Amino acid sequence: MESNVPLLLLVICSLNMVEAQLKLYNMRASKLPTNIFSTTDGYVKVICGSAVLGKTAVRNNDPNPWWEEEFTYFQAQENDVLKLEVYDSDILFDDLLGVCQRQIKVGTYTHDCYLDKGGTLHYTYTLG
Ligand SMILES: [Ca+2]
Repeated sequence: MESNVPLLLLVICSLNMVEAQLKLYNMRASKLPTNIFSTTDGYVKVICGSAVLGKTAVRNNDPNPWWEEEFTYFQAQENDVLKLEVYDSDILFDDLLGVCQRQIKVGTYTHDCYLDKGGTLHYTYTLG
């Protein structure tokens, strides 16, 4: 009688690689830095693993912006790195205010992330 063990192992390995849906929402920032040269015009670029999911709209002249955009990614996997880059839009070069990176886990989580140049990004994600 042939053994079915190799087939079973293959099935288990496949299950570990199963893709999940990532949803990112409730993004807002507080106390983004202001300076004398420009207003604070925040937006967020969203990256999961090697996929760029997109950018929010620019919230002009608001150090405490919130964004209504939601980002959904159907090919996410647990432990993928979710990367949120917060920028201040300017005429010539957009300033990177800070980067939030986190390995995603199954479930729903809300995080506060302190930005290098000041201010905090708040966001919620669901992976499942
Ligand atoms: Ca600006």
